[in-house]
Amino acid sequence: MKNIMTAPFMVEMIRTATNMYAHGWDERNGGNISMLLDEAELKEYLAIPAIVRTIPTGFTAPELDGKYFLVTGTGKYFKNVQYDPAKNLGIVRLAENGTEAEVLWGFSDGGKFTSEFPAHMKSHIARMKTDPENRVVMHCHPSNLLAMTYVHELDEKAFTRTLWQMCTECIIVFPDGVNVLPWMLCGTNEIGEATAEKMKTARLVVWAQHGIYGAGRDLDETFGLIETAEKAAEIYMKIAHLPRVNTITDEQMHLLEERFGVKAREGYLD
Ligand code: 2HA
Ligand code: ZN
Repeated sequence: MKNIMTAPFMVEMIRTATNMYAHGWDERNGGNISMLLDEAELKEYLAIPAIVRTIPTGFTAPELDGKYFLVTGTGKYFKNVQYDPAKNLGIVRLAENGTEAEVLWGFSDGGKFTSEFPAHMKSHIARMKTDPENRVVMHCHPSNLLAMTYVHELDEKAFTRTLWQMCTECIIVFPDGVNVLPWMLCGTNEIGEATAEKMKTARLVVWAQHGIYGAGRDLDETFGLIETAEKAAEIYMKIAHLPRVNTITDEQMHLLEERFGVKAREGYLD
């Protein structure tokens, strides 16, 4: 059995959480990450199934039965992940139609998965249907995206178009745009279901006055997605109060579509 601390999924998870903290996206216990693991790969590092304990999930998700996830712990600080991964992270397998999470590794102080587990798991289900290779769901609190939800209308098309206009690369990185949820109570099945519904049509979902969700095939891609949207929001917050003299036009956006082989969300460009 290989040392799990050397597993690429573990190394990447620790680096990503550390980097997210360094970006200021995950103050205190803010933010959470879940990553679907491959059973064959996991078996190189863990005796499966060696169940440490079982925790009820509080939802049903038959689609995820038997699936393994590396996930951040509830109440845990991203800042501390690198110093004690086994306490701040855990590996679970969903069982009994997704109603139970079997802890296989981690959460070593008796802890459990993130309070946003429903939003994560339901988002995985939604994204897998659109992209069978989706493995990562990431939530965090980037300052400029959050700030933008206080001063910009929350209409998804308008919000997306503003972000696209802030940096040339945005439409290439997230042509499917950004979906937006109004303020809702976090940590609930309701916000989980609403997030998953929004994940059907975009890999980014903003939670107004709270933060953002991103989904992707790996940690790098998902981090980059949020990083790009946050950069655009930063530009917006720098210029929103100034007269707009120039912009990226829809005509130029179409040139980007052609040059980079992407298709903007239907109906979002003139
Ligand atoms: O506490 O970010 O949304 C973790 C969160 C909840
Ligand atoms: Zn949050």
